[in-house]
Amino acid sequence: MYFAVISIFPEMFATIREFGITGRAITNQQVVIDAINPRDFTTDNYRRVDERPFGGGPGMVMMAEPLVKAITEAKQRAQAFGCQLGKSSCPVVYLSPQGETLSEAKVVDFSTLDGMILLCGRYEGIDERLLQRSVDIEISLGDYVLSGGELAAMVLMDSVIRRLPNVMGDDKSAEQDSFVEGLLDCPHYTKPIDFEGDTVPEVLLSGHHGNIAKWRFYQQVARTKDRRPDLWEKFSPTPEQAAWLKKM
Ligand code: 21W
Repeated sequence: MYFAVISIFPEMFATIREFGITGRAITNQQVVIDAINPRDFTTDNYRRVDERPFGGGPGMVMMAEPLVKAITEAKQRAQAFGCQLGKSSCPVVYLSPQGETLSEAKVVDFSTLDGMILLCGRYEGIDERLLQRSVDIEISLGDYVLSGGELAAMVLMDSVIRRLPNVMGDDKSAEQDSFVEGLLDCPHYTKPIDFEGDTVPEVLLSGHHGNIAKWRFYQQVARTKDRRPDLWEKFSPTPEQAAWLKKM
């Protein structure tokens, strides 16, 4: 999958490029992350990408022209990589507090794309005319304030990359995660059995796989009811889970 990130801080993307599952996906050539700096598309001596807002007020606004040129460059690179252009194969996504909240359902949809062009804003935002003509999707992480779109772009790429085929070592673990199945995860334990007097639940040492599965499911249900009643309300159990729930 191809990602272009348009950002005035291209060096920030070293973290996702170099470490962990996302780093390995790049080494294995399953993913490309291309950073494009809008400053490279300015024509003045100062490489300015921001200007004062018409109408006044605090803060600066990113100008349309360098960003249009950066998006054109991103589309050319996406095509050279083999992406079909257009919003159904390689959409331009603007990370912004005004966007729709990212969800695992959206992540799964995004993971089927050829590529994504991620536009990262800084300052107060971007000239509305650029957004109107060039942006296909606007995505937010949630209702808290970041200093710019770069960390949000990295969160989005991380969540999408780990759902690509063959990227996760154990294929099952991506699907078993919280939200995907509609419940929070159960608690986990590893060596030693006795940690400073605090012991591992007996059932996990029993070797009885049926009882272990039931215990884990019960833990998931109890935690979801307690911590995330919103998820519990929406949960639809499999027939086997429905049978267990009746006995609880
Ligand atoms: C934050 C720019 C706030 C401008 C209301 C009226 C990308 C982000 C961002 C940023 C303001 C995301 C104001 C969750 C985020 C991002 C930078 C506006 C003044 N507020 N998801 N006027 N949160 N944020 N501040 O901040 O670029 S995705």
